Amino acid sequence: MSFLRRTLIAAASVAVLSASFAAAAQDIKPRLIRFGYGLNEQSNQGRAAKVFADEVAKLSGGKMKVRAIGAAALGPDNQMQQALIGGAQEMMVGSTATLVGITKEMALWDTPFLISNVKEADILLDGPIGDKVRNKLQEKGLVGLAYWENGFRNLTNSKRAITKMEDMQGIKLRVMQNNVFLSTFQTLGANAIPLAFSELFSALETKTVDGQENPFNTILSSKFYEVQKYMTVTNHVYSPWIVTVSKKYWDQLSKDEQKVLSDAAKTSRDFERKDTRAEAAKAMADLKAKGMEINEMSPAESDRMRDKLTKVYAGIGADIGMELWNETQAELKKIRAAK
Ligand code: TK8
Repeated sequence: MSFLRRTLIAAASVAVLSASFAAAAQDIKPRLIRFGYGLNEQSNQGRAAKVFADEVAKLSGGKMKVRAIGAAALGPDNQMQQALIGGAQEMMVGSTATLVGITKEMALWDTPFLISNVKEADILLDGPIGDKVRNKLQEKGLVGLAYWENGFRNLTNSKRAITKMEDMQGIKLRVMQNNVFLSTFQTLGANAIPLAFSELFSALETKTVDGQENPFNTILSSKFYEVQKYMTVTNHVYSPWIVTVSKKYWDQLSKDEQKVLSDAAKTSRDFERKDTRAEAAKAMADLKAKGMEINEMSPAESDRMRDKLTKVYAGIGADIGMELWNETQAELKKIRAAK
């Protein structure tokens, strides 16, 4: 055998060997999933993100690894959504409201006073209507796995106690970057200002805005009570969060790996809802103890708000399509009749 031939054979077998090592290394290298979210680690969102990460590790036998990254360190909701669509980030959880610019049907969940209790929320979100809206994300490059509870939203501000609609007049109110929220609060008389959640605390602190609206849990975990004196329990909308995956990433996974993520999303959802509800039940007392002055909006006042919002309702119907709107109303009627 010539020297050249021996060298070639040796080189070829090294190449084969290193190729198979590379394959083996890839098999055991955990798939790293960056899972971004906007609230801090101590929030209900942070606790559930940890449950999701642990569950993925367990179900995949350690082969898939989730790194949960909170406090908008990967960017606010809108920025993360674009990173998922482009394939630069794998997963996130955030408000459905911040997805409306991508998937217009998501505006359904922004309908003021649509859902009146958590039982209705669970049935509607986990049922055919929730699935239909969630699946619309796919054509936009996102895969929605499960809805978590953000919760019923309430109003806080640093100016004055708000007990009726007119008290909102002129309040500089931060809203999510979403047209339904913007027109809802403009219609109710506030000076609505869209802003990313990650900028909210400092905007409240510097009085760039006077107020904001979020569920009890977020008002507590984001320490808004430090910069907001007044809270009005309005429950003006039930706000979901949604766990999403980059479709580009999803399509690279095996069926088994996809199942790990869906199953873990559901386990974390069930944990998250229980945890959020337990925290919300004590939140009013906690916020009072932190010095907030709390009022409840009367049912008569809520009715006045609803009447005032007729045009906003019509606008949502037109945006999401009357078919989905009517299906939702029919489904809610069914849920309400069943109890
Ligand atoms: C967190 C937000 C937050 C939402 C908001 O990223 O922006 O007010 O309620 O939960 O999505």
